Amino acid sequence: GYFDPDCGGKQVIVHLFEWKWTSIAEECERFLSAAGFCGVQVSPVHEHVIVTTDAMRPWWERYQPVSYKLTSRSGTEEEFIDMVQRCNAVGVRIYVDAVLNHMAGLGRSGIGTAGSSFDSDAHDFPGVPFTVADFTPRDMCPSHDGNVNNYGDPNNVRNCYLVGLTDLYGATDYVRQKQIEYLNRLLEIGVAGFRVDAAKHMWPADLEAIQGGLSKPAFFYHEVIDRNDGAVKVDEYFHLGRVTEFRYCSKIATGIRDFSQLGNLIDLGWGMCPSDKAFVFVDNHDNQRGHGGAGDVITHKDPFLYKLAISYMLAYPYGFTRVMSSYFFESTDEGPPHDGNYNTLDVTINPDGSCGNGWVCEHRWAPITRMVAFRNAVAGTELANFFLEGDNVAFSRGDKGFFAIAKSGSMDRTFQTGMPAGTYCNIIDGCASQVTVNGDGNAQIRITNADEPILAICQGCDG
Ligand code: AAO
Repeated sequence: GYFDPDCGGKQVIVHLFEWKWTSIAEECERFLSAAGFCGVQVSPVHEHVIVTTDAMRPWWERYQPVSYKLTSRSGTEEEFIDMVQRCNAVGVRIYVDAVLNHMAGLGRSGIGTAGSSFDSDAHDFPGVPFTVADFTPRDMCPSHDGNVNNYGDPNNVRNCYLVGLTDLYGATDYVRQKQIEYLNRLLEIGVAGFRVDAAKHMWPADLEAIQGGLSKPAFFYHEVIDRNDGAVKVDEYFHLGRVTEFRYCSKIATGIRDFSQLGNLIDLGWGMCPSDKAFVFVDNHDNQRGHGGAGDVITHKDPFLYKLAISYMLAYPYGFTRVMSSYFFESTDEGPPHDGNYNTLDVTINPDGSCGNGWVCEHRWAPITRMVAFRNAVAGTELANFFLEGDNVAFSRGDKGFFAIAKSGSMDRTFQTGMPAGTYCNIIDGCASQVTVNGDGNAQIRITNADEPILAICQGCDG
């Protein structure tokens, strides 16, 4: 059903933000499969606007649909199908970022990435086709200018235009039918599920109708930004799949910056999703660049804290996890690395395994990759032996794994690991250090590493 990512019990999705389909196919085969990734969240696959006015080919043009044809900045339909098949063949699934709430923004017109014409002000999208009757009637939106401007009112949030994006009238059978056809086509191709963009701005009943019309099971996670700052709450979507938990981004940032706050990571009393409904991440493509109400998140721009934050997220039993994989950027609008004609560059791989051509590839940073294996190995176990003192934190996961961070760079003390006797590799440093667990489960834990002061041992993890 909506909660099954259908990836053989694996636990981590990577968002290969703005990658081309050809690059993703290669990454599935050369890296993601062996590393144990469940799958890839890909950038939107539908036809989108080409923005050259208020910004030059910004990343966000992909969030302005022109039709549901499958040619986008990431590649052609043929390349998309080839990618899905090649990734599926090595056990890595594809999750599509589905933009269903709206079409392109007011004031935009011309030709989309698949060659379809469109005119937003006329509400004309012949590539679908959608016409004016398929957009939310103006009198259903209570705001003075027609845009979302009051998060305290669900009618405003869901019936008005989000930043001027033409809002589809999801209550109509026709709109639902077109969107069902679009998602079913993706499922036929072999896609395993969907991130639903701006789900907060859609009525849950409309999503029920769309999801209920699908021809195959699909994993769903809904983008609902709930920071106890408005009328729309995450729990309205719990029957429809997992829900993005944005409070987690703040909580993990606060806790990793100041370990004395780590004990408060999950605050269900504050409205945070229960673990089986939460979809969590340290940062996403919006809040890493100040969109979507960023705030205080930790990103790749702070590698030391970022490695600690992702490692902690992957060690700790809460939610279904997604790892961000970015490109370097200076301005918030800047699109992916490109040539002189704004064609996205390939993701090249350096001899040391890092990426070239402007791609950050956080998912290839050693501690992050190796903690994916840890999370897979300890799946389903309980948190135990939690220890937090000063700049040291440690805990075990059932009898399957033990995890520790010494933020100061060094630690030397005895812990109850909960694990069977034996010698285990610290997977973080590739077995350069090892841990001997005694018959009573105790072990001397030594960390000396200024850059990556993390230790993780687990049963069934390769060193
Ligand atoms: C672009 C231009 C616009 C132009 C528009 C139309 O930038 O100037 O008007 O085209 O031509 C992305 C970009 C947008 C871009 C859009 C379309 O981010 O800049 O607009 O593509 O090309 C809200 C939504 C959430 C949304 C987020 C960005 O609820 O769904 O805004 N995220 C998704 C995607 C995103 C995409 C879209 C949706 C649209 O991930 O990439 O936009 O497809 C509050 C609310 C949130 C709200 C934020 C930001 O939260 O609770 O619901 O998110 O504000 O408006 C503090 C703040 C609080 C904030 C909170 C969030 O508490 O006080 O205000 O943090 O953590």
